[in-house]
Amino acid sequence: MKTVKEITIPLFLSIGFIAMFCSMSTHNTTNWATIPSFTSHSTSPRPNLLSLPKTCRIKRLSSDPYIVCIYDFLTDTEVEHLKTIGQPLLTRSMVVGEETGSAINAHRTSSSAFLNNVESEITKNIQKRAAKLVRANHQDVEALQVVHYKDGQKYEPHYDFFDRSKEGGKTSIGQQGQRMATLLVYLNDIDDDAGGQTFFPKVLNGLKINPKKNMAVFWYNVLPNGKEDERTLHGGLPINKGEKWAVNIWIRDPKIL
Ligand SMILES: O=C(O)CCC(=O)C(=O)O
Repeated sequence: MKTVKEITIPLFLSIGFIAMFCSMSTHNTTNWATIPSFTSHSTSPRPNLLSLPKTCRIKRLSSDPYIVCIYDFLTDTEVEHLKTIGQPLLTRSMVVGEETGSAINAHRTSSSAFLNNVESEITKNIQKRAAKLVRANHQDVEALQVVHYKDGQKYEPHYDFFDRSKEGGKTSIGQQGQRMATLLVYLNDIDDDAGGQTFFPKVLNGLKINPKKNMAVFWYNVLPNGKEDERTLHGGLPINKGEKWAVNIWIRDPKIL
């Protein structure tokens, strides 16, 4: 007769092998983490990377704050669609105003367009993908915002979370909750010497990311306790050659009011 010990050990090992096999076959990743929530050594939450399409590859750029690149977050078809519907709607970009909703500001010189009036199956699928990544409802994903830069245009370092000490920020938080996470997805490749990198001055002595078509940069704007994470200061460096296209996907947390 088999003892309990003899049966338990092989069962335990086989579960381990199955788990190992599943994690290897799900994504082809570099330096990735699939920890579902928080770790004791990190103050950043963790997204659900397993929710992403199997074709995505992930590269971790910073552990704390947690910042990752997600290669092939969008497909070529999705990128072409976003540019096609976004281009005719582009106008000078705005920032959240001190007093009112939004305002033109010399810190942000690009053109942009929110796609709320031209939503499609494609834009909705992208929003659902983003929501799953942070375990949010798809209603908590803002309308996608297409952004276009040319001729030295830039966005100086700023935060994506709303500043509740300003009237415009307080109003936005009250409407839908704080902006808890950002996916910035590039819609074209940019030459290495063309500028246009996304820049996080407070991360790793200055983290610069070269835009690559279909690739997303993901980070949380707030800490697990809901407090704004000021390490997420970031901007878009001036583009000196050609143009830069991107889409902002901002996800709200209606519990952070
Ligand atoms: O263009 C970039 O690299 C940064 C864009 C950005 O931070 C924004 O639009 O909020």
